[in-house]
Amino acid sequence: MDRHQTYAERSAKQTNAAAIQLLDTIDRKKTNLCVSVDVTNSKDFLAIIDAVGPYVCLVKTHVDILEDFNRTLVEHLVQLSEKHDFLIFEDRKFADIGNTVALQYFSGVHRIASWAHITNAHPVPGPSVVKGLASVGLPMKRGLLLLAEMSTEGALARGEYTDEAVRIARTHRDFVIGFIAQRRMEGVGLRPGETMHPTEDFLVLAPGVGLDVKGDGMGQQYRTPRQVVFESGCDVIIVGRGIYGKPEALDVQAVQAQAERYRKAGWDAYLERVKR
Ligand code: S5P
Repeated sequence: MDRHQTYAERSAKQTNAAAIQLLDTIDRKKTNLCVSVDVTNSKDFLAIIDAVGPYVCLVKTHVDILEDFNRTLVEHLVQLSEKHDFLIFEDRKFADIGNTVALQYFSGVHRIASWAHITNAHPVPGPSVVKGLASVGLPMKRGLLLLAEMSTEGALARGEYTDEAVRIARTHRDFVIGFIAQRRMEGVGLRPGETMHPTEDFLVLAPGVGLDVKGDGMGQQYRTPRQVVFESGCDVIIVGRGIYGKPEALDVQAVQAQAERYRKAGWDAYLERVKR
């Protein structure tokens, strides 16, 4: 995959339904912005999502932090995804044996597989985590991201660990659509003499994106959309607090202004990257 290929050109070559839907949404809405909504009550959660909906290709959730989670909330979330034309990514970070993650993905209070187009997993258990999740997600046309790197200071996901994450993804290309990482993963983990499969094209979704601050005092590190998309070749910027600020002082118009600011910065960086 050369860095000049457009989202539309790349969509035409994908086979996973969630990857195709995501790339087509990005292309149609002209946004590579994913908003991460880490708030603890459903009123703010839905208000932020309704406000940012027109500006995003994807909404990232942590439904386990919602104090009043219930099935009606999921119905509202799905309605908003249809109203504003975005996909849903539950940032569950599965990290257990195959049998356990399959149960966590399909069952329990949250029933993630029934509503999230995309979820993610730490590759720490090895390929079995992907096998377990694929047993549930593939028949439902879902997609998985592996955490190959993290945005935090001192993260252990680097070097050989990152190489292994990419190797695991290569053996499950039907279900693993890409990575949570800080840069393109092309060529990463190839052993001497190995070449990349001609159809390989993993999406890279990058968290740790902020225009105004460099960190949050708890290990998070921020880079700008241009650094992430143009310099490091990532495909989607994930932005949380940079857009919704402090939820206790929720101002819908300010949230929308920030969403548009990040959307434009991410899209301009993409246009700069694909220019031939
Ligand atoms: O390496 C990572 C991986 C993830 S998924 N670093 C991250 O920050 N995340 C998530 O992205 C994190 O769980 C949070 O939901 C979001 C970043 O939020 P922000 O408010 O710092 O932009």
